[in-house]
Amino acid sequence: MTSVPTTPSTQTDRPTAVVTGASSGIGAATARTLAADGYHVVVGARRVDRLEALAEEIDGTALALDVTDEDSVAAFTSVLPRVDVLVNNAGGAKGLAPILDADLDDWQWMWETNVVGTLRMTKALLPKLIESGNGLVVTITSIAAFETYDNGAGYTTAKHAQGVLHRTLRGELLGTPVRLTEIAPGAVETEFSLVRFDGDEEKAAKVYEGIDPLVAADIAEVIGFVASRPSHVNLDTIVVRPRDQAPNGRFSRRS
Ligand code: 8X3
Repeated sequence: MTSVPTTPSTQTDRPTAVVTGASSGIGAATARTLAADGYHVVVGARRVDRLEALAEEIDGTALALDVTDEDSVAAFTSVLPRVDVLVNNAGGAKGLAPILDADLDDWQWMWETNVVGTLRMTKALLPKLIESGNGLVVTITSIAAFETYDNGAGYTTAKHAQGVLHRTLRGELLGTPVRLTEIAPGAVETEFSLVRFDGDEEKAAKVYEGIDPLVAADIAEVIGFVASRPSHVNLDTIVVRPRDQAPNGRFSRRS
């Protein structure tokens, strides 16, 4: 394992998978799954201390990454000699407020992280993905990329835009050896709600109260399946929800 702040030597015989937002949740679980499937996984996130332990566990490489920072993305992507799989997982929600009370800083954070962050990483790594001869871009959007819900427009608009960015590549990259898969999860119990509610554990816990939410490994397993399909098979869009969740914010909750 090589970890920050040393310059990584990522040369390896294994195919390389890059996972953003890998310090917890879906990102960390995906890194574990892909490593178990034989990938050298380069994990990126702002919280480097958490990344180092993960990289050691999976014999991967930990590198600091802030997808909202152009220099950070350039430093991260420029040291990778080879990239076969990119998992655009970094993202998230901040706040739950009607448009009338929209917090502009929250909106800007969501657009920067989910949309422009995905753009930065994808743009920087596409040449290497094409060069690999069998590249795969997995973008973790959300059911919020297909639906709207009251008080959620900052997040649903950002996720819609991130989805459109990803889907546009399907045509633009036609004829190149790159597959594109969008995975749109519903309620997954991770730090997602804790971030959305600015660390308020009580509010975050309420989101999953009385339901059996998905866990990060449920999504990671789907990504492992996607990546292991033969190269002519492109799984375009996969929506994954808990059994207790229906479209547009409806849940079946045990009281
Ligand atoms: C989050 C989906 O259902 O928790 O991306 O709002 S949900």
